[in-house]
Amino acid sequence: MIKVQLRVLLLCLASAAVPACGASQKPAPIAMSPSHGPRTGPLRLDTSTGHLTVNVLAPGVVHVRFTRNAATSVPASFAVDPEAQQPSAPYTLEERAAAVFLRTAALGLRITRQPLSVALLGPRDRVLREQAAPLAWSEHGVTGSWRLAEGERVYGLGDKAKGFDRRGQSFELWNSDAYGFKPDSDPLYKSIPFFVFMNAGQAHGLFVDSPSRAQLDIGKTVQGTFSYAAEAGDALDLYLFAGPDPKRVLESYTALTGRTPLPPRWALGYHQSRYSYATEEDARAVAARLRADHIPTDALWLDIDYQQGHAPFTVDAKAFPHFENMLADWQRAALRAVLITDPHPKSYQGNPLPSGYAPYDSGAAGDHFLHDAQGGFVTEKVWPGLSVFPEFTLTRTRRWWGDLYQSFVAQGVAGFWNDMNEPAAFNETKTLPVFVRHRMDDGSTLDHTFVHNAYGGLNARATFEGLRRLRPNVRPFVLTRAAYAGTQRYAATWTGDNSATREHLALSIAQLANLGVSGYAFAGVDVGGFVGCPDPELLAEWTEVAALQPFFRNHSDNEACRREPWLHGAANEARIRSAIERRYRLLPYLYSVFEESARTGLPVLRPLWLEYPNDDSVRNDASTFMLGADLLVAPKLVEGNVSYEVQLPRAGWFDTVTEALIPDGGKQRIPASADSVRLFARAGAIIAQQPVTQFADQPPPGPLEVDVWPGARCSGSLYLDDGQSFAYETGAFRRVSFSCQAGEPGIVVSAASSGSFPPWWQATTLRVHGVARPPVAVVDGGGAALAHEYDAKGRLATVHLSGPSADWSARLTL
Ligand code: MIG
Repeated sequence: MIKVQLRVLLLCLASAAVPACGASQKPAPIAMSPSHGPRTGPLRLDTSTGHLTVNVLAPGVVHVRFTRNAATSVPASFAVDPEAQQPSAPYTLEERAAAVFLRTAALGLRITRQPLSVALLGPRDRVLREQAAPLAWSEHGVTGSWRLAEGERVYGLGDKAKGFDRRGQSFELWNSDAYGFKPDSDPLYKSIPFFVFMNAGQAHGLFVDSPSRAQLDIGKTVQGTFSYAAEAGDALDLYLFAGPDPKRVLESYTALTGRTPLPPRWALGYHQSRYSYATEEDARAVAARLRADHIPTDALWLDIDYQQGHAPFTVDAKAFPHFENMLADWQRAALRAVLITDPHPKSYQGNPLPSGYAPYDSGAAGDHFLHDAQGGFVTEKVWPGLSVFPEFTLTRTRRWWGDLYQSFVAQGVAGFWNDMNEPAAFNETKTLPVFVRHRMDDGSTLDHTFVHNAYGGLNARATFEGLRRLRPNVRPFVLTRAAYAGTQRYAATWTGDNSATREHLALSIAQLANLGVSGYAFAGVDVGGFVGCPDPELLAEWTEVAALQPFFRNHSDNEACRREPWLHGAANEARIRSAIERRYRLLPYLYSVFEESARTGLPVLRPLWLEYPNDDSVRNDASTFMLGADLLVAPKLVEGNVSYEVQLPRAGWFDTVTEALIPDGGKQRIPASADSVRLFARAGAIIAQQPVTQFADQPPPGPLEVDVWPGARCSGSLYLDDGQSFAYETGAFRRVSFSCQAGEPGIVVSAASSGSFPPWWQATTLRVHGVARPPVAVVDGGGAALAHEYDAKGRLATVHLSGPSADWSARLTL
């Protein structure tokens, strides 16, 4: 009977002119094509209370689009990866009296027609997310609300500083220059409307694909209700991602919006910055001291004062009389230069430059700047004085912008920094006037209220794509401040103008973990805090924590005290140096985690719940984090040389300092120590390290070091390639898989490698932890004895494997 009714409706759809159809349509008129049962392709419903299109992209991913009218045309997404396939997966439909049920192997939708509303269903039609009220269209925007289950936690939403779990908070999505933001400040620099919901260990995801200015209330005003109100847009695009594993949700979200591409390896090193190293003398002195003091470093950053009158793409020849020469000297010292290039060329209007200024001249000639209502260029005051703003929505303008990098690239500048791209301006609203309309490739225009949050990401895209064209076989490095969903494809990011306080150091974990689960793997905070002065202890401890976070840059405000590593005496410098050295030792592991992230979308820095979703004891803990799947980082965070407590997930861990095996996690008290972070290795982890180098691409002076912490799922992997080019895409990489088996009569560790890239090491030092007694014998795969030592106190067996081979096995008979 249900089938009959549906067929009638379909018939009516096909021939709207049939007079009987109107009368027979009870309940709501519904248009569905093509038919009942298993099918693929879009499902369309036009009812008197709304218009809906559903696309099933994968068994666990559905795109639900509500539009204002049946005929609304929707602009292309600013988030979805243009390179990504738009796949479609099969689903089945079941028509019931009050609702249509769509089901895939991984999820379901219950679509109620009168009024139109959609619920996400899990296995056995369990409701995972349900609208609290039907969508409401206002004159320019739309409001939607969904129910939150009791105990449900909400993560994601980019770098927002309110709450680790977002529940109980409200937010504005409006990318803003937030100098000196505080833990409760909002809005901030980024708008990434992606959420991971966690409930009793089960995850699912929601992505609201709209850059529009919007208000979010996540169970703050109305307990148990999540509401979203966009101020612009004639469509509401929702993507729903099935779990139940939160990693699966993230893989699906990043398959849609893209992943952080494998960075050049140098970008994983230590970066030294300051607003500003304003003279060549200062910049050169910092570079020289970093090398002289053996502070491993990969990059030096030049902030706005290297420019002539702060005009992007110029160099102040008075302050930097031998700029190119300085770059060349740095290159010889293996120090990369990263230059700021703000997205606001200086305007001639009112501020003539003496000898022509290509970014303005070519931009004006090519009509690349935002128009005002009269057809002139929008101008606002920013650093260079009156400035113009590129129309980054236009493909041809992004191309023009990318080409501006030509001369810096020719001079060997390695990376670029896109700051102020919210966009920021020096006026009351701190941004562009809302009357601005952005031109689109197809000749249409969009309101600034709609486009604003996408602007920074488009700026980063233009920069990244320009660098790809200008240096086709070099991986670009771009840092952006503003972002929308998808910006992770083009640029690393940082959290902007934080402060030199302990509160901000602690906040960095929640911010970076949420960025990570928002698809943003390559992210960091200003080490030491941008605003204010960290005391020596805070700077050292901040460096210790940040050395284990994805993007690692020391940076400070022009009004804040300087914070180069040597400023607080030799002992403090030694401490900072060893924190940085720890990162460089870990580079083989870190680089491998970045490679995993580029492949899977999983973050580099992970909240504990992502690795241990079923563990209630760490369900909402932002005092610790995981670096990849194998290292748990437990920082002290509180002031003073004191002991502190950490909660380890219910699993086996090794304390990497005491070498103690903690078989079932739980609370641990870490005694006062000269080191403010304690690392725990997952029992079962195998991690590759290297001897300290002074820069990331320096061949390490000694053997590969492989640490084995025996336990369940005992494995690890190492990825390597040339660190700079795209040759890895055509096979020039090496992947080493490590595994271990512990049992009677001992432990066997083996390594098997694939790929053509030659290893840098001539020998391997294998360190097997948790070995209770001296091995009776240690032999290789062919039965030949291997040199080894045993340290009873550390319960550590060290085995020496000679030769560069990445394939070996070692058997320790105990
Ligand atoms: O209005 O370029 O967040 O990192 O040093 C300030 C100067 C502009 C803000 C960035 C900060 C940078 C500063 N910029």
